[in-house]
Amino acid sequence: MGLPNVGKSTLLNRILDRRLAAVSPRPQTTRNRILGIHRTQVDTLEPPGVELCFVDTPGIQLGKGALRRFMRDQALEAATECDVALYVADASDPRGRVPDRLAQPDAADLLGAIAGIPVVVALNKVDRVNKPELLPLIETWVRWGEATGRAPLEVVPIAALAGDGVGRLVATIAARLPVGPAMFPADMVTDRAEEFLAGELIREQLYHQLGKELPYAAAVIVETFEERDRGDLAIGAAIVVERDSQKAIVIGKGGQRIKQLGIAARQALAELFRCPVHLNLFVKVVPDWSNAEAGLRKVGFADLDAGGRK
Ligand SMILES: Nc1nc2c(ncn2[C@@H]2O[C@H](COP(=O)(O)OP(=O)(O)O)[C@@H](O)[C@H]2O)c(=O)[nH]1
Ligand SMILES: [Mg+2]
Repeated sequence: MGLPNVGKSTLLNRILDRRLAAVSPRPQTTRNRILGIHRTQVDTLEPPGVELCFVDTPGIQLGKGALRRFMRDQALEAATECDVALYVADASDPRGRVPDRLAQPDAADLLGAIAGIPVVVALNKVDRVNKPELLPLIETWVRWGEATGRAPLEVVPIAALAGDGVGRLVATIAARLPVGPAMFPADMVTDRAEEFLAGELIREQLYHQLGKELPYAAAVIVETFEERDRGDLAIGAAIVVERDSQKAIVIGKGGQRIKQLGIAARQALAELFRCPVHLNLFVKVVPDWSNAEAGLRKVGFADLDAGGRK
C-alpha cells in the first residue's frame, strides 16, 4: 500500500518478473486489487520455502464518485486481510516520503485498517536520492515505528524499477509471515483471469500513448478472448470513455491513435501470453459511467472483483 505513483505496481511486477499490473507515470493507474503469488527460498528461515502473496492496491486517496470509492474500498479490504502491511514510499518525494504524510486525512482509514498488523516500509526510487539523505530518512521511519508501537520497524531501501534491494525486501517480509501450508496451487501466479490481465495491459498502453490527454474515466472491457488453432489468441476489447469528444481523442485523426495503440498493445499481449495475438480494439461511449455503481458494473468492475471470468 502507499500513495499513488510511488511504484507499488512496478514492485509487484519486479518481484514476479512479469507484467501483471499496469504501470504508468500517472497516478491512479491501479484500480483493482491484484494478487501476485511469489515462491522462493529464504535460507535463513526454517522451513526455507516461502509463498508470498502480494496484493497490489490502488493508492491512498480521498475524492468522490463511485470509481474512487471502489478504489478506496479495494485498498482498505486488502489492508484489513493481510499478515504484513508493506508500505511503499517514494523516497524521492520530499513530502510523501516521511511518516508525517500518514497523518493526513486521506491516510486515516488505511492506518486504522493496519492497526496491529506488522509494517514493513519500502523506501522506493532510491536511484533518485542522494545517499546522505537516506540514513536520516530511515531513522525517521524507525522512530515513527517506536512512537506508534510498531517497533522494531523494518525499513528497506529499494529501487523497484532496477530491482535493487528487492531480494532483501522479500526476505524481510518472509521472516514476518506465519508458518503454515501453502495457500495456492503451485502453478498459480495470480487470482486474475487472463481477460483481466489483457485488459490491464491494453489500459497501460492507453496511459503511455495518450499521456495527459487520456480521460480519467477510461476503461477497457475485454469482450472476446479466444484461443485459435496453432495456439494464437484472438482478443476483442472495447475502450470505454464517457463522452463523444473523448472517443475522438482515442481514435485520433484518421484513426491513427487507435491504430498505434493496437500495435503497441498487441506486442505487449504477445509478450505476456507468449503467443501470436490478434487484437481488435474499438471505442465505446458509456455516459458518466464512473460516477455511479451501475456504471461501474457496466464497465465490468463488479464482475471482475468476484474474481471470475465474465
Ligand atoms: N526512478 C524510479 N522510478 C520508479 C521506480 N519504481 C517505479 N518508478 C516509476 O514510478 C511511476 C509510478 O509507478 P507505478 O508502479 O505505476 O506506481 P503505483 O501507482 O504506486 O502503482 C512509473 O513511472 C514508474 O516507472 C524506481 O525504483 N525508480
Ligand atoms: Mg499501481
